[in-house]
Amino acid sequence: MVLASPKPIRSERILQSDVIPIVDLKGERCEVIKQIVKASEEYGFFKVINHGINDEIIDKMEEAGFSFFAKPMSQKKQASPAYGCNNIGFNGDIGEVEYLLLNANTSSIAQISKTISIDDPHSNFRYKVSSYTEAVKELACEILELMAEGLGVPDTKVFSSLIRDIDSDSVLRLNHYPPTLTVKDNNSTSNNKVGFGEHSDPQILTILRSNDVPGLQISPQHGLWIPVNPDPSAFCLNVGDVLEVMTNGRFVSVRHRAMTNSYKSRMSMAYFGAPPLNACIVAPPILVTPHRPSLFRPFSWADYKKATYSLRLGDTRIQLFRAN
Ligand code: GA4
Repeated sequence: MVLASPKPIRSERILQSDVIPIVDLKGERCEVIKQIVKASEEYGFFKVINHGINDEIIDKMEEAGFSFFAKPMSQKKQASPAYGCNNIGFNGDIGEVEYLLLNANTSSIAQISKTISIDDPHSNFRYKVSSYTEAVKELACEILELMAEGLGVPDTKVFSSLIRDIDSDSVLRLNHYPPTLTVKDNNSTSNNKVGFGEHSDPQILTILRSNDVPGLQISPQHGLWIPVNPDPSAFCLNVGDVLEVMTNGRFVSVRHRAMTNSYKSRMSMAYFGAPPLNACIVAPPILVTPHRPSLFRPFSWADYKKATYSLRLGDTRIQLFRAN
């Protein structure tokens, strides 16, 4: 059977080819830095290959995720509020998605792992999640340090130190998009539901990896959508709101969404690198000049998080923190 391709929602343009920059981390260092900065300025999004994260760590995390989502609903619900289905946030947003949203610190992972592996104490859920989280955190730090260097910031750890901080508020999210193919009365098929609606990520940097099923799209400008080809051997990196603020608007926090469009389940695993709640979010002095005065007023991550959770998924909260 030939599947109808997703119909664009009115006034949307969907690019057919994948123009997303791919950075080979084994490439020449100066070139890698240039490519990362360019992609973060133009799209706020790029893929990395040859990232050095062990396949086994990734495969084990993926296996742990799929086996969790395969459990009966009654068992999954025992992990609430870390487990959620269809409801996103607290203000009425919904999507064709079920998820696990875990605080990325070691003690929270240990705590939730007890509930999740109650029926299967040998599943090693805790170990799989901690190893994966540690590995992607290191990758995020490496990339943030390259970004700082590329921007000419003297303290190249200015961004990465926030997510390395023991009190960092980073989270790990597993999103599972079950197939939503529906056959209509006239026998045509429709499969383009919104799994996770348009939004930007509030944190510093997101590292996302999915299985080999398409669904992720980014929107570099209003109404234009670029589908991101899935590549399980790559990681997708996206600039979050805090990094846009900390680069004084040089890097853009990209809007993106996930569609369900397949017979197959899609599962994405996203690490959101965040600062500690009390961290002051402000651009380093070198990025604020008379030609480029500060675009945002200083605020704490706690303030930003509060604003984020008081708004809807698709709202642009960064505007609330503009200078003047
Ligand atoms: C989007 C990015 C992360 O998944 C997330 C999401 C959070 C949630 O699902 O609890 C939010 C959403 C995200 C932004 C707006 C608010 C908060 C749902 C929502 C409606 C964990 C995050 O940090 O912000």
